[in-house]
Amino acid sequence: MSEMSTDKSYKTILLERAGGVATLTLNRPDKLNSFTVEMHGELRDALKAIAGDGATRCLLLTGAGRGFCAGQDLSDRVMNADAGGRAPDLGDSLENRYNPLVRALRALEMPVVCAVNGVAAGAGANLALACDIVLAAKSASFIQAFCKIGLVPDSGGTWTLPRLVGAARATALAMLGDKVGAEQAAAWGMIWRAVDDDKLMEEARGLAAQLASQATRGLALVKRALNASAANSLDQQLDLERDLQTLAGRTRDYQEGVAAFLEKRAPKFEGR
Ligand code: T3D
Repeated sequence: MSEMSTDKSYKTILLERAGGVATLTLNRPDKLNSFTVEMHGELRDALKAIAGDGATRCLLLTGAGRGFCAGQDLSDRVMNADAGGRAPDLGDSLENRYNPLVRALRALEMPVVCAVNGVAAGAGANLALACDIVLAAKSASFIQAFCKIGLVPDSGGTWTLPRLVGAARATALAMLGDKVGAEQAAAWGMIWRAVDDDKLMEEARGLAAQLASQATRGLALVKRALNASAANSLDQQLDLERDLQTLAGRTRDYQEGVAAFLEKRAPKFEGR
């Protein structure tokens, strides 16, 4: 068994690293893990640490308590408006906090698994959908809550949702803010799988461990190709696949994969 290390310096998140998997838990359960400036800062630091530690090969994101994440902490918004007598600058909040978070997850050169343990609302829902593979407890739900307070889906929701569920469902969800249960989300292709509540973390950890034992550089290149595909023509994508395959073909893990196949044994990937 590999040793587990827990970074104890965070107040709003938990970060544990073991066996090539970093588990990041949003940890403000009494507020359904809604976002504050402090939580954004801690997430930013944690993602930087994970990207640079040289040992982590998969990130697992989840939430503490009965919710995954209820989006922006709205009590912050009331306080800010009162303090300055003016509406908070939400564009500034997106530019400096939510957008960098989504970009950091999409750019992280390893798979990101999300285990949605409960309600995911507003930016919390779109944070989950920005991850590479999303599992959800059957009791969990996704809510594009923005329209209920007069806002626009953010954190990539207007980009991600239509691509995952199609324009008709994305429009209705964004305009009505209806709750989508995990099984419905899986049936629509919004997420990978809905699993029994008591099996969620076991399944998510198993999946993360499997991904962490795979060819990490190759998976990072898969992610890059899929990220780019939405904006590319087929011609551009074929060129990109050529370029990324050139890089993948130079990895040690590719050599190991071919050798293992020819020697009829399981590969031992090192993530290089
Ligand atoms: O502002 C910017 O920077 C722009 C970016 C915005 C991004 C966004 O995410 S905007 C959308 C913000 N989120 C929402 O509008 C969702 C608000 N929450 C809800 O609608 C409901 O709480 C849920 C549907 C998520 C869950 O409902 P339920 O009935 O299971 O739980 P609850 O009783 O409503 O919430 C439990 C506690 O969490 C409660 O606190 P209390 O009364 O026990 O002390 C509730 O106030 C708190 N809570 C839930 N969501 C938030 C929150 N507190 C602050 N902010 C929240 N977003």
